[in-house]
Amino acid sequence: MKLYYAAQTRATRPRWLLEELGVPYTLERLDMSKKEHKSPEYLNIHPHGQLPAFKDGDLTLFESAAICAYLADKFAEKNMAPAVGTPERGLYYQWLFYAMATLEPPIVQVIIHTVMAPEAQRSAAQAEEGRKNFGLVAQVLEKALDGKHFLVGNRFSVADIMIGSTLGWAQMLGMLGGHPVLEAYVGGLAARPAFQRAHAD
Ligand SMILES: N[C@@H](CCC(=O)N[C@@H](CS)C(=O)NCC(=O)O)C(=O)O
Repeated sequence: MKLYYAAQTRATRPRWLLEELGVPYTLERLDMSKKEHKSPEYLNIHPHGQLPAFKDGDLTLFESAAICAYLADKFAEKNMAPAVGTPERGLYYQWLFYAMATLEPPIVQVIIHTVMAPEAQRSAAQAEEGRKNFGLVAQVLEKALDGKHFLVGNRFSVADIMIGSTLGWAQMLGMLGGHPVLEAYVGGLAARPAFQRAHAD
């Protein structure tokens, strides 16, 4: 298995999972500053020239959540996802989709309008709107995590990788102040040895 990777991107999600699984894989590092992710070779692997992408034999996959969900099912004995057809599996799907469709967008909006876009293109109003919308999402997650270490069945799963890694961005932006439950959750995930290995370099 090969993971196309650059540090501080969404590729850390499948890397974190591969470390949790403890299975052999290789990292193919791409230098985004040299636009290696836009090379014709890589565009054959990921049609948008984004990270991560993943290969397992003849299978090529992109989208971080899909790669993680595939790996959890491939190595089902490692218990990184609840069993298919159980209520926990339903909640697991809910949080995977929530991470991508509902949690990411307001945080990305803040990132774009505070650090990523050229200064002339940043909008304080857009950043403020992102912070406000994140506040609503944060309330939902705080309720789901109150008194718990993990989102589903109080057992670590890919749902925690997807939600936890995304909340990590919010933490870096100083958006978790006033959300002690989320701070404790992110702190607990970051203390996991697999998380630390995946973020070491
Ligand atoms: N929804 C995709 C998003 C992938 C994505 O936007 N990756 C960023 C890095 S975190 C990237 O490659 N950006 C470079 C670009 O879009 O050209 C996923 O979760 O895999």
